[in-house]
Amino acid sequence: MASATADSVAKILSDLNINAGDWPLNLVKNLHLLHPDQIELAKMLVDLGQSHLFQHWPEPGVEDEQKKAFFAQVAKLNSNYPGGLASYVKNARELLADSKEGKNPYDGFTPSVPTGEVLSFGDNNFIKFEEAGVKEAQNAAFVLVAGGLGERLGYNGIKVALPAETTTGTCFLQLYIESILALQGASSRLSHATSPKVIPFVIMTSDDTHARTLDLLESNSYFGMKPTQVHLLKQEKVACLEDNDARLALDPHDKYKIQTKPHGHGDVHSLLYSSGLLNVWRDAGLRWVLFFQDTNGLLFKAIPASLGVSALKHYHVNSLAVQRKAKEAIGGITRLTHSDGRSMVINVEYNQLDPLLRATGHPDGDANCETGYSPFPGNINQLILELGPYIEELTKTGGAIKEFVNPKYKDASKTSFKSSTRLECMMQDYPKTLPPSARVGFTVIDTWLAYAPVKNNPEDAAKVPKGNPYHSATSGEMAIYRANSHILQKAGVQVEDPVKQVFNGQEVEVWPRITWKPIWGLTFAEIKSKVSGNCSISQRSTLALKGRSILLQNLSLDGALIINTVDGAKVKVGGSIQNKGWIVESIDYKDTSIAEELRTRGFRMKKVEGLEETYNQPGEFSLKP
Ligand code: UGB
Repeated sequence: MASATADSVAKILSDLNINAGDWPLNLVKNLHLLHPDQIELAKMLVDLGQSHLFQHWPEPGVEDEQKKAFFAQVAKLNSNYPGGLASYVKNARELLADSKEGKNPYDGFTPSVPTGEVLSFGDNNFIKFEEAGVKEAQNAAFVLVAGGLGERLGYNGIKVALPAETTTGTCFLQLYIESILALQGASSRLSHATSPKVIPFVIMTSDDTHARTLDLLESNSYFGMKPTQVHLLKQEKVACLEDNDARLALDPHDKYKIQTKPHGHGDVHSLLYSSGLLNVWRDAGLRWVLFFQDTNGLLFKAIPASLGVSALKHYHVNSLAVQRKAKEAIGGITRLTHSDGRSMVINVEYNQLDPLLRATGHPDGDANCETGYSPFPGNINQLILELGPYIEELTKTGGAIKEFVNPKYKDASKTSFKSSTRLECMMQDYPKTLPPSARVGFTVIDTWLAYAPVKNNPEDAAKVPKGNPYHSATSGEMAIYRANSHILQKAGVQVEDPVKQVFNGQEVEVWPRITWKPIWGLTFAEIKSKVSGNCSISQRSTLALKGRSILLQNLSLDGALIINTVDGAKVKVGGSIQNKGWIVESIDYKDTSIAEELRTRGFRMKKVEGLEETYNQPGEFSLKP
């Protein structure tokens, strides 16, 4: 279509009932460059109070191509959102006004503390659920939501590429894939399946993360998964908003582009629905879909037991939860009862829980109870959905999820934002539309076992109020060592107490740096079966077990020990192993000569001395220095 001429511009304006005098002069001067449909989009933007988008436009003849490209993006944003940009701006204004007022989005609902399954690591109940979970795992599909920017973390790469721990350097994506593969193997062994089922793995990406996620997978041979086992689904972004009037924000790097950000992890439901994968899974006999987030190195320690809870309790929806400190930036699982009798168990996001409580007769709002924790379990956003009812529900809703806005205000006047915001939707809001007959439950797991996300940058983490978790790369890594130490302690190993150290302004417990591949130990019963006699590990030790059949028997470790084995190699490790070990060396996060992955945690491993053994042939071996 040709651009409009000066004469036709006048006609288009009069046809559209536009008084050019009301329009920004810079736009009017350039109108003849635009196609009629672009002029219509311009009218829509002006009508929506978005004239500021044209304020900087130069005279015709300067940057004309960029002006046209601007409208190509506007057209895309307009068609990607149901009801177009007009609906988007309208919804945004309403939600921003409610947020400014601190309005309770759950009007008419009374919150109460729900009941669910509370697990205690290592007891008989826990072991029973773990076994049931491993059995069911072959009927599951896993979905990782990894389209987020990680604004709070401020890391330049994609979050799934960050090392979960730096003893082995295993990144989150590798850890997740190896955990799924280990579950797949354990599940088919348990059911004596002749042809083992392959567990599908979906990763939701966005424009921010897609190419780098694919590259990470391809350059690492999918970390051992078959490429056909992995599906990437890319979510589209929505326009950013710069103020309470929902003025669209220009991209700081390109003034002819509207800044966009991901719409939230809630997009995962509509993407899964439209991908057709859900029906393929159902036809293949799968029963469960497990959703999880990008940087929780402990997550898979909680999965077998929680999946077992879903299976044995017949939950259509099972949310994983941990104890939550009041005002901690994780949602609270809450029972909401409406005056009209409706009732649901749902995550109430952290910025909404406080106003909801205050509005319903709890003057202290989101506060700790006598246990020192919020009475509402903390949502760690790991959901287990039963596939059949999930497909039924999505068939009704098309996967649409209710939106919200969460601006980070500059100050209490709530008039300006620290950075642009946008409308979002969350995957955990899925149960909101379910019928009362739906079986919605939750599983509370010990925090030390299940939850240590990496979300905050070092400066923000150092400012976290005392007693609240840092949720930083520093604490995320240390939590892995703590969890592994606790698990081995419960399995009968004497693990020396941690020391306290400060890295990047955060005081953390430093336990021995114990790590293992998921294939070494997925469940407590399995780990227990690999440890016997009197084993002990000193605080300054490092232990990395990279293989399935490594048995610790009367091992006394004071130093660093790394063992690599191929499948089929069975190694008994015992005796006293002592060396200078690996030292946890402090580094400064401002020292840019050091890799960002290390700086963000404030320490690195100095490998002074250690024993590393590799067994790359099947057979039985013994390591006893
Ligand atoms: N994500 C996407 O895939 N796409 C998006 O558009 C946005 C995010 P954040 P936040 O861990 O305990 C969640 O930013 O704000 C992915 C829950 O809502 O880490 O901390 C992203 O890549 C909250 O209830 O989420 O809040 C990441 O994997 C609580 O459970 C995931 O979504 C909290 O997490 C989460 O993104 C938590």
